Amino acid sequence: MDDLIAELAGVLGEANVFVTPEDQAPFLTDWLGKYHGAARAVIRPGSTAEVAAAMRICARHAAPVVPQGGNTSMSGGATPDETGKAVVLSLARLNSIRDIDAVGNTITVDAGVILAKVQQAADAAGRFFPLSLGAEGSCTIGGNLAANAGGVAVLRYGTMRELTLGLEVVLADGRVWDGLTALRKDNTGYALRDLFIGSEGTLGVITGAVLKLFAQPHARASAFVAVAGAAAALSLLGAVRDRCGDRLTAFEFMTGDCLSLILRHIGDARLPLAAMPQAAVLIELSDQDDEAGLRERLEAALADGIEAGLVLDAAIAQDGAQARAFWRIREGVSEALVREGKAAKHDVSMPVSAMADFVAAADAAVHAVAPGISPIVFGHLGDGNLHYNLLPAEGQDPAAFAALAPELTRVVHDEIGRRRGSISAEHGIGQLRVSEMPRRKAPLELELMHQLKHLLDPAGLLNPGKLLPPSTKN
Ligand code: FAD
Ligand code: 2HG
Ligand code: ZN
Repeated sequence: MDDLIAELAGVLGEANVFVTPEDQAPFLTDWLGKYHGAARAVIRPGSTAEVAAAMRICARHAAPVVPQGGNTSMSGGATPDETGKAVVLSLARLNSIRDIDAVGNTITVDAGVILAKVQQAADAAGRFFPLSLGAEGSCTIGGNLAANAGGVAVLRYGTMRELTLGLEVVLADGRVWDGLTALRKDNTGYALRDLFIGSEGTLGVITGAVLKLFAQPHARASAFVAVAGAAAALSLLGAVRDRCGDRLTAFEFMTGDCLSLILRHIGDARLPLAAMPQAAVLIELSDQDDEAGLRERLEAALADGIEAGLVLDAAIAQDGAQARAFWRIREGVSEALVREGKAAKHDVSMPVSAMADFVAAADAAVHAVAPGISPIVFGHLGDGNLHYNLLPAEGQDPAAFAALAPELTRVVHDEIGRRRGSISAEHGIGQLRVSEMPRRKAPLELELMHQLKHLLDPAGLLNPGKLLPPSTKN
């Protein structure tokens, strides 16, 4: 046993320091199966104090540390590189709900708590935690924070950043920053909390958080609606907003090609429309009560849409089971993509008004690079966020497609740049997009990011190779 491993085992117990390939395997490959790394050890501390002790030991041995939650990153953010030098620090054993304050509308949790468990705990206390995404049964609050996750309810409730009040963070040298406040107003200086949110494990290890809770939405109304394309979907978004205001909770877009892919791979997914449309949107409204009133609003909005020629067909869920069946389609996309093959993935955002134009321009640009290629386009239209995935042309050799991927990504991101958009709306930079950063971020912005990194992690041990490209300054 080398010194580092022995010291870690001394603090965490041998059972929580994995060194064999079998024990380490689940931590070394990402959910998409795109990245395969190696580690000197995988450690599973059981408390904030143990995370701090482990960080002090790793710092003394100059061992890189890769924080990991549920390992559902879509950008290879939680997978170590292939050198085998890194220690993967899993937060899985920090899994307690510390406190629920139903009056203050807050919940305080360990970073390793699974998102679904937080939703359930809020529910049991008669409150609501709104972050919702396909991986909610396995992703963790720490991962949601480090990635600033979005999901399907951002339209109404905001991203993870907007759902967070306080954080507890272990720094690279093992010091613990206790920022676990539940304050909604605090003007005493720089927003340190917001530095760590979205930092993808490169600035500190998040060990706890205070999150906002909301009133439970007892009433819901959902519709699955056929539209001609992104332009019609955007006009419909306006019409639904006019009728329903803040009750609009989700407005999810899928092209017909995307729907066909889902139906091909997800056995229990059923299209609730008479025929395969060019595109569809899944609309969800929610309110505290008055389900009948909510439904009337949705019907009125869809009637406006039919009159304006925007709605070509629509199914309104008659009960919770039908609504869940609509969501089964939408939430099957990522799984269907993985089963189909290795997609070139893009997670872009832009002004909402630019989205239809972007889809047309990006489709033309990628077809110019690779005729016959198949764009699978879906996403959170109301947030200005599209998942622009590309699959090879029929019969195309996967290696030939993989060789084209950088060029395809360049042209997609060029279209985003023209619209002052972002190359990652919610999945983060990780290792997937890190090489794009120098081209897509202003030099001053990158320089400031490097200075912050140097302040908090001078030896560069936290999640190296992710998010930040190497500095061009020495
Ligand atoms: P991990 O994958 O373990 O880690 C993610 C990043 O955070 C890594 O950089 C890691 O180093 C860092 N990290 C993890 N824990 C900590 C910590 N405690 N302290 C510091 N750094 C940490 N994302 C969305 O935003 N919206 C979606 O709709 C969405 N849908 C998804 C659907 C599926 C089927 C899947 C597989 C993923 C989806 N994701 C989505 C991507 C992913 O961002 C989220 O699943 C989630 O936020 C990641 O949480 P995790 O615990 O799995 O983090
Ligand atoms: C979603 O919105 C997720 O379903 C995953 O963000 C997107 O697989 C993807 O590209
Ligand atoms: Zn998404």
